[in-house]
Amino acid sequence: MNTSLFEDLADREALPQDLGPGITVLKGFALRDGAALVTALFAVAERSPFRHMVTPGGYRMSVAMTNCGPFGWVSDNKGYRYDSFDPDTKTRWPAMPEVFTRLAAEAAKRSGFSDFVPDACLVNRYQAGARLTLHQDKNERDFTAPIVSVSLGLPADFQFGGLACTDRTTRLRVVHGDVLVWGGPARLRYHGVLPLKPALHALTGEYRFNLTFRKSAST
Ligand code: MD6
Ligand code: FE
Repeated sequence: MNTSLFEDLADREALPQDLGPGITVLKGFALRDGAALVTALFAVAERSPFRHMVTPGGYRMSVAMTNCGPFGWVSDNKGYRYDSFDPDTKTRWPAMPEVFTRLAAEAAKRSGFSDFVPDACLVNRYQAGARLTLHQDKNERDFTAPIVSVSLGLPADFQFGGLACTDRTTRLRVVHGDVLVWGGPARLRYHGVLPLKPALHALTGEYRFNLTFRKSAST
């Protein structure tokens, strides 16, 4: 019996919130694959290590990032973009693990997006205090494809805004194994992650990881 499974279930909120059209919350959808996903992401980070990227405005991001798949999201003083090469290792990003691709496609299908084939997976690592300020995901060429977001390890509070940065926000607690599918009318909604609270998770220790699967290119 897996004790971390019960800890994760105990942490869950009883009622799913309606976050508006285009956002599907799949509570616990990745729990069964949780350990395999964590193992695979550690293998990705062996080849392309986590790093704190710098925003175009010159700020060091508190979230550490890496990528896998044909394209990776990068930020530096020149801007945000997708690149097939890791600027740190000067090699291509590691291949997307099979367990990643399969889970992303299954979650998208369950949410009404059949045939989702991601070409980029951004891997975020949060430690205590790390946060992601409100932003839109708009560096992709194809907004008809959804984004599939998988939470692993420590819980976090996700913030959803509207289509304008001044719209009011609502909060959603995301825990190990939760998957959000985000598309259609919600695709360009502002969102962020509140500062991570210090704790320990059985599989990931002091960290929360998030996988976001995207289709970055138009073909
Ligand atoms: C995170 N996620 O959960 C950051 N973006 O660590 C995102 O920024 C995100 O989860 C678009 C769609 C889903 C996401
Ligand atoms: Fe985002």
